[in-house]
Amino acid sequence: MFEKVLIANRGEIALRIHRACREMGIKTVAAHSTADANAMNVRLADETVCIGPPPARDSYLNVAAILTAATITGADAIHPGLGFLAENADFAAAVEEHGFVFIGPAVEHLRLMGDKVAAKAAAVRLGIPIVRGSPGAVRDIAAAQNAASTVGYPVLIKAAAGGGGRGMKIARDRAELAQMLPLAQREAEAFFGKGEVYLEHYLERPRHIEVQILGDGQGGVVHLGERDCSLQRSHQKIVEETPSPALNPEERDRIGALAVGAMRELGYRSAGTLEFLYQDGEFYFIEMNTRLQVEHPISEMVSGVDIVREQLRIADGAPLGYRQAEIRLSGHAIECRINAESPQDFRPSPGRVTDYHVPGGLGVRVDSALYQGYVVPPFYDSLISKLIIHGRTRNECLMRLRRALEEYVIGGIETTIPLHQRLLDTREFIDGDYDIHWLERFVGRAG
Ligand code: MV4
Repeated sequence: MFEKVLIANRGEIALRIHRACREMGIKTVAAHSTADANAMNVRLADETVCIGPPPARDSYLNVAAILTAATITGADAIHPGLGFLAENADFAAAVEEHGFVFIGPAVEHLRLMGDKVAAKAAAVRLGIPIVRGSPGAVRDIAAAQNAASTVGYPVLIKAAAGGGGRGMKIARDRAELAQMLPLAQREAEAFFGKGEVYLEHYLERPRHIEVQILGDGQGGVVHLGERDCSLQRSHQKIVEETPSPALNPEERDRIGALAVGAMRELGYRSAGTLEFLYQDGEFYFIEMNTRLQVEHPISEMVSGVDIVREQLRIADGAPLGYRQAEIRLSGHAIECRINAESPQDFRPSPGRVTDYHVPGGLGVRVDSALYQGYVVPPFYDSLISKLIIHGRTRNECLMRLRRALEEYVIGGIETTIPLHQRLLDTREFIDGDYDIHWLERFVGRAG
């Protein structure tokens, strides 16, 4: 097993990875920006290396600085965490060229899934159902209108190099498509450096359901069930739960088996997530995330599998060593993302945490790098804590979550805790009766 792992990330996820390493007797190197010198993950790390000033492009995205930090500390492997460079194929290739192990998927799979058009073509080959769409990229208005007449309006224009929803445009007819296509192409070029776009039939009210996969790249693949991530606002997930209240056991087994079969055929290695839209009893693959995800803990809570530990074992060349039949998914888990933001208008609220008290008790997990006196810097994502609750049933989970939110004290800054409390009093959330648009309307009403 590795002796030393460099963690090229920050905040709660850097701490999460540190914890897995320490449990396995692996020393950690925290690569951090000047803004994070006092962060908890940096304090706990065996070694620390400052890799640059606060802006991420100069530190957490600075490939040369990260590779230098790994070299001077004698790290064996690099864990990219999530966001930043986690799905960057060029970074993974550079890590390997410099003689370090990249704790993540194969470079070719990062590249494949990074191109959403190629990813959908691969999904078709692997027997995964996709949303009806243009067979490849659409270059001009005539080609787009031609494709759309087969796909059927409304259509959604998406960037091939995109993902996560940025730069998508809905076109409800021919004229709108002609108007939106050049806009979408320009935005794709500006956001992703690649103007290529494709079309999909637009599903009006789906749920977002994703399947957590672990593969060892040696034929071993399992899934850890699905996560329902429909509760989102501006493409930021707010609450995730597993199992999805919308699926029955037969649907769960069907989508899990499909995902496992496809990933086995691909020879996928490490943790990954297949994203689907689910509407009227049908699943439609939209993209794959080739990284650890923020919401991974809920899958850990119901499966008992430590996903980061598995990533480390797999990167070290170990086979999974267990089969799907040995994975028991038990009970229900919900994650509330707590952001340093105003719960009314979502304006960022960085600053000093003057009071801090975490909830505890049976079924309560808090993944956070906060401590009393810590100053939340203004430069990064506003996620400061994840409250993860496990219960034997969904109702037990909701009761426990209500109680844990009541105990949680984060003073000195504004947080989204009150938003979660309001959400827990809402009939639709209590009944699990929501789609991907429901939360936007809820905060619009409540805010
Ligand atoms: C869609 C869709 C409806 N129809 N594709 C947004 C993020 C990106 N991963 C894909 N997204 C969507 N793709 C078709 N064909 C609606 C969305 C979408 C969405 C998806 C998941 C979670 C939240 C969302 C919010 C708005 C739109």
